[in-house]
Amino acid sequence: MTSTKLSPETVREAADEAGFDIVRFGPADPGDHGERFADWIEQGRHGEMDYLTKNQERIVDPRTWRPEARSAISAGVDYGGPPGELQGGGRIARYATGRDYHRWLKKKVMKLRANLAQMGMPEESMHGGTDALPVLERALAVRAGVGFLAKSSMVISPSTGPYLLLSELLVDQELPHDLPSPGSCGNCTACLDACPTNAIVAPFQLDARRCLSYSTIEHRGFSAPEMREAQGEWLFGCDICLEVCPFTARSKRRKLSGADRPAELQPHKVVETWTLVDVLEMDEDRYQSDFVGTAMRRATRSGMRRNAAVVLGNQRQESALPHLIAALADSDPVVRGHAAWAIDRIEPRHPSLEKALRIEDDERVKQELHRALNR
Ligand code: B12
Ligand code: SF4
Ligand code: SF4
Repeated sequence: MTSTKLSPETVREAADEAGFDIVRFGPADPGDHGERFADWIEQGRHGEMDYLTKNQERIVDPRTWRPEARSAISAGVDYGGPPGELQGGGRIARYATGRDYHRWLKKKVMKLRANLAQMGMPEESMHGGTDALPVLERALAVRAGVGFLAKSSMVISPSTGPYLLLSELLVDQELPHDLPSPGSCGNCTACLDACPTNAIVAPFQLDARRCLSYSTIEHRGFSAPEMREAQGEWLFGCDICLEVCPFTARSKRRKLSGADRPAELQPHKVVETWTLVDVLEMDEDRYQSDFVGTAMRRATRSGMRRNAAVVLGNQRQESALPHLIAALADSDPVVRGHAAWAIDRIEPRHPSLEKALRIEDDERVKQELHRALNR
């Protein structure tokens, strides 16, 4: 097929038709954001997210894997909405309360690609995705003018606020770059002040190792004891730095609930019907059948059960004790260790802890039990 040079207006219409709330054009590389990313990695702020270090060269310089790309079409979806909460507590970050955005947002990008292909842009001249491409999505979005880089490190669009999921289509055609987005944080420091773990170590700089989104989703195994109380009610992710942001009021979907929300943003069955105890006691079969199509799978079954134990400990409800005591005999040491921590929060030096220590053979769990008994 011959290549047709499409006008920016045509591309924008195609993006609207694919279901995006905002679309802008910018360079296909992250510019000096790449150096910031490299510094961030060098300081170890990525924690154990090895996929970032493995792909560092590609992320910093997309020309290494896509030399033909001339422009990035950066496109976002406003996912604002009511907080996600299980029956009886346990909060879920808004981006994960509906269907897995990796799937539905990618579908929108593919729809945009198909629309443009139909209009004459060769399919092989476009490469797109969300979260999965080795690119700095925020950098591309800022450079395209989708939003401004905020102190929380979120990209905030003045028209939708911070609840904005990003995706991009790198294209070989040169598209005229949009102007930088208006708006800025000004003197506001609400997110830095509200972050329960001081993870925003300076304006625009986040230490992922201290962020609840990292510790509840990306981190595997035992969580750092000093993070657990700060985790509060968060079962998966954390939205505090978005919730306190004055720009949150800009989201058009913020007040839409139930059937008024687009299908992909309607709450998942797990969010609507499960309790924390269900998560704590979830077996592999239930995980495989009920967690299909949710972004929460990223945390793994062990991670979700660990998180549930921590939240139950923070809730300090005696009714959770029998379930946590049963979890002391679980086959997963991570679940046993966090159950011990939670039991101690609800009833210090509960006899079940002493009993468990007598038969425990895992060193990490023993440490948890000792810590609880000697506190
Ligand atoms: C790794 C990752 C995380 C990590 C680290 C996040 C971070 N801030 O670094 C963890 C697990 C903590 C995380 C958390 C969240 N994430 Co995340 N995450 C990513 C991912 C996969 C890579 C980001 C990355 O490379 N980070 C490294 C840092 C250095 O780069 P950056 O995040 O782009 O940060 C910019 C600023 O930090 C700035 N910067 C850095 N140093 C300095 C220094 C100075 C002086 C200045 C001025 C700027 C500056 O430059 C960077 C480049 O623009 C992206 C998807 C992608 N491929 O880009 C999603 C992504 C960034 N995450 C996203 C979301 C929604 C979240 C959460 C809201 C989820 C939640 N509710 O739990 C939280 C928000 C926490 C927060 N305040 O950032 C969205 C953000 C959308 C937006 N509008 O900004 C993205 C783009 C995914 C998507 N497809 O939409 N995430
Ligand atoms: S997501 Fe939560 S823990 Fe992470 S920076 Fe924002 S407020 Fe802090
Ligand atoms: S809370 Fe304030 S400082 Fe933080 S991102 Fe929003 S406007 Fe910026």
